[in-house]
Amino acid sequence: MAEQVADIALIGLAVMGQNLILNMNDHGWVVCAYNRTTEKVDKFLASEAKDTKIVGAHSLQEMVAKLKKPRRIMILVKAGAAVDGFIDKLIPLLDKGDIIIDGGNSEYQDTQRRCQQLAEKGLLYVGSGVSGGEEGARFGPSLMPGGHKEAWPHIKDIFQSICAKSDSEPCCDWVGEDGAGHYVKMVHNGIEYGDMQLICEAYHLMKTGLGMDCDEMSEVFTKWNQGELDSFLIEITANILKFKDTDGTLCQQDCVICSRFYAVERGCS
Ligand code: NBP
Repeated sequence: MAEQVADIALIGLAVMGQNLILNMNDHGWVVCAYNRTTEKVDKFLASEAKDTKIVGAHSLQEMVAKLKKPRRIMILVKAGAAVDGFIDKLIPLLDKGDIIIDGGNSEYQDTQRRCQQLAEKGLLYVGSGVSGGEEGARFGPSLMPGGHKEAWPHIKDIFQSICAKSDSEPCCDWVGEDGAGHYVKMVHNGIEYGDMQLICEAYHLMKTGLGMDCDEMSEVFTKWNQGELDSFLIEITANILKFKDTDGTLCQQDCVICSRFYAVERGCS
C-alpha cells in the first residue's frame, strides 16, 4: 500500500490546477497531482513540479492511497459533466468524513445537488469560488468556500495560507452552506462582466462620439485609475490602449476587453 504522504490531492492539471498546486507547495503542503490524461501528470512532475515535494498519481486509487485522513481532494476541471464523473468515481474509494472540494466555476445549483448527493454517502462536499485567474492561482487567489461546514476546520489552514491577503487578512472565509461558494462566485463574475461592459461603453463613446484616439483614451483611463475607479480592470484597459502591435494598431491580445473593443471596431457593440 502507498504511503499516506499527501495533505491534499488536486485533480485537473490545466492552468488553474497546476498553479494552485505550486502555490500549495510553496506554503509547505504536500500535494498529490492527478489528471484524466495521465501523461500530463508525468509532464508536470518533470517540469514545473521538478524538485518540489509534489507527488503524482496515475489512477484515482493510487491518488486516494497517498492521502492523509480525512482525505482532502480538490477538483479543478471543466465545470459540468467532468465534475460529476469524478465524484461518481471517487465515492466508492472514499471513507465517511473524507472531503471533496470543487474549485471550478460550477453552477451553484449543481453544487447544491452534489452536497445532497454526498451527504447521503457520509462524505463532505465543498464548492469553492476561485478568483484571480492563472496569476491568482499561483500567487494568491480569492477563495470563496461553501457547502458542508464540518469540512471547514480541515481545509481552513490550507485555504487561508494560499489565498491572497488584504492588509494581512486572508481573502478567504467560509461563505455559507450548500452552493453558497459558487453563488458568491457567480455574483462576483456578474459584477466583473458588468464592469467590463461599462469600460467598453466608455471606449465606444470616447472613440465614436468624441473621436479620441487610443493614446488619448489611455490617458483618460490612467487618470481614472488614480482616483475612485482605481482597479485592475481600469489599469489593464489603460495599458491595452497604450499597447501598439507591430503594425501600430490596437492591441490584439486574446482577452475579454480586447475582443470587446474589436466588437466596437466592427460596429457590433
Ligand atoms: P479547463 O476548464 O480548461 O479544464 C481542463 C481540465 O478539465 C483538464 O484537466 C481536463 O483533463 C479536464 N477535463 C475536461 Br476539459 N473534460 C473532462 C472530462 N470529461 N472528464 C475528466 N476531465 C476532464 O481548465 P482551467 O482553465 O484550469 O479551469 C479549471 C476550472 O477552474 C474550470 O471550472 C474553470 O471555469 C475554473 N476557473 C478558471 C479560471 C481561469 O482563469 N482559467 C479562473 C477561475 C476559475 P484532460 O487534460 O484530460 O483533457
